[in-house]
Amino acid sequence: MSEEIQVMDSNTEVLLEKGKKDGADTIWDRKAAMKTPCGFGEKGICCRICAMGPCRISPTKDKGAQKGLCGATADTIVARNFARMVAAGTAAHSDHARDIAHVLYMASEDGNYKVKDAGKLMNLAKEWDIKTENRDLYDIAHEVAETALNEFGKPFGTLKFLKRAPYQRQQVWSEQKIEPRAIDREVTSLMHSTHIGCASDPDSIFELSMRTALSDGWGGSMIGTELSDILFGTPTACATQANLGVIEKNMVNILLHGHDPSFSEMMVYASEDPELVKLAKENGADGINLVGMCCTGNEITMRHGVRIAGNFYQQELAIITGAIEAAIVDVQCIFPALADLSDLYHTKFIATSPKAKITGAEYIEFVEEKALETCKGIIKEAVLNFKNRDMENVLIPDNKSHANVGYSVETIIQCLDRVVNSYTDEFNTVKPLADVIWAGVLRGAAGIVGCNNPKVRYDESHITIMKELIKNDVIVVASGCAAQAAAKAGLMTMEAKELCGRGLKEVCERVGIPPVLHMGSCVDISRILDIVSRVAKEKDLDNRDLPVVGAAPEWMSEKAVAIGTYVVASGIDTFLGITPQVTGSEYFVDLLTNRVEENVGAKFYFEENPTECARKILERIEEKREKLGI
Ligand code: BF8
Repeated sequence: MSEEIQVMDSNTEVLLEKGKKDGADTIWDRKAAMKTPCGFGEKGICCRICAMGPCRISPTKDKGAQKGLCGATADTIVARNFARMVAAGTAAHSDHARDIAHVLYMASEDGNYKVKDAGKLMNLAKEWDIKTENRDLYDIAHEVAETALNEFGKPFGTLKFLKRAPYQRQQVWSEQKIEPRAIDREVTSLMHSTHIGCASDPDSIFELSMRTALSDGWGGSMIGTELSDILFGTPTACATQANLGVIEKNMVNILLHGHDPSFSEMMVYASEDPELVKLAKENGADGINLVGMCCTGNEITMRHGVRIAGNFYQQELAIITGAIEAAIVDVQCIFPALADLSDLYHTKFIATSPKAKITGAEYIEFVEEKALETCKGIIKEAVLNFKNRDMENVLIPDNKSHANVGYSVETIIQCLDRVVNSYTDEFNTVKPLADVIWAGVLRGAAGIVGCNNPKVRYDESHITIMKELIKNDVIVVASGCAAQAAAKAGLMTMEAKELCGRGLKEVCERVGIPPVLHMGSCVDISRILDIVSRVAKEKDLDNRDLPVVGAAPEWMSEKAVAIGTYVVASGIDTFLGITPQVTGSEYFVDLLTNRVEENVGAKFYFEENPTECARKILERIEEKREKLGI
């Protein structure tokens, strides 16, 4: 166990202590065992793209190897490594979206999957010029799904959703030649360009990275969000709870972890099956308690208020409670370590996706055609496992916080409509939001997103930055594990208005919203792009002009690299609390944190100190306001 336990909430401390007694190996232990990370990897100057190497560039100028065997410099190697993270992140979000599109394609009136938000389907069909008059709802749904699927591999044209951006932004993309074409094409093309002996110019590699990343934000992620809303319902405001205290002592606890809502939605329905609830009671439990983790947790809390057990760093701790009958996973952000850890307890660790088979996990393949049946089978396994729980070795910490979640763009607009008469006579727009920003009641807005990372104290960067921003009248929207950190810290309650400056407090009171709004999972950052673009269009401006920023204070995944890159390419400054593995090239660092602004109107900031990061965010927001003359 690390001597310096880097934790913020007492639940985590209590369970780490229990894990130690139980002989559990956690990320904290593995971090300690890892000792110093590889210095070459840390700086991004190790190239293992071909088998002549690996080539390592000396971090000291004029001393040691300055080029790889092929002649690639540190600038090239760093740019290529960064680009490949963008490609992998884009692939992950977009492949998730493709699965959702397939599910929409198979949806039917009498099947497992139905259209839940017909209005949203119709709107999207119209946006995509798909005929809706006198047509069966499911014919329309299938054509929308097929059109979405074509976005992955169409041979000509650019992505349809680019048109949602302000026209000024579309112009930037066109001038910079970074308008993404088909999603798969961009990922493939970037992998090609970074192959041995292909692109070596770091500027060009970064341009290609931006084009690929944009095919995530305005392609894969946006398709994932839109089609999930059509199938499973657009989130509306609802109450939930967050933190490990949502695990119940006398219930069959099922931990759902991963990302794909076509699986988790079906698990929610299956867990409510009266026969299974009866079976749970016959086995001595009070019922079935489904709890969520990571982005799957976000998907099901946004649509059903299912309680959140925790974020990325808490996946092991949930199992250490000794009270999880089954930990069920699909894709992304799942520690392979959960397999060995589950063996220490009675927990069944079940993998369900052919894309993410996990050594040591039981494998029950989730097949969409038999979705409900498969999910009921999985839940039955969990229920029957309740009797194997060692009640003597259960420790469920008390902490849990209330949270209001479900703030899709549609829900935010509905909330704004409540105050419409005080500002304007227009309903169903973001005008009231733009107006309060222009009036200075709100100084600006920040999207705080991303993961947990053992390089910083767990959740602390998220919470420090969010608290500092709301205190200074900057409204926060959050997604991913950052949103769960906020939920656990109580920042998604109406009471959190007391932590805000006067302006934001008044907005929270009048609009009836918390100061930190949960906008969903990581693919739902497309919702943030959407609302920012709507505000920009309301004022006939580009995103770059608005006093808004993005931040990923504790990011760790390749998906986060893709996100940061598309947010910058969308004209929104992005603050990273973890410095990416690029510092081996001063040239590339300067490109990301300085020169890219000339091209796309926004740039990255690297700032690991959260208080300092918040200060820089506020400074940048005020700079933007000054430029606007507001
Ligand atoms: O996609 S925030 S740890 S759970 S990568 Fe993963 Fe990071 Fe959490 Fe969701 Ni996003």
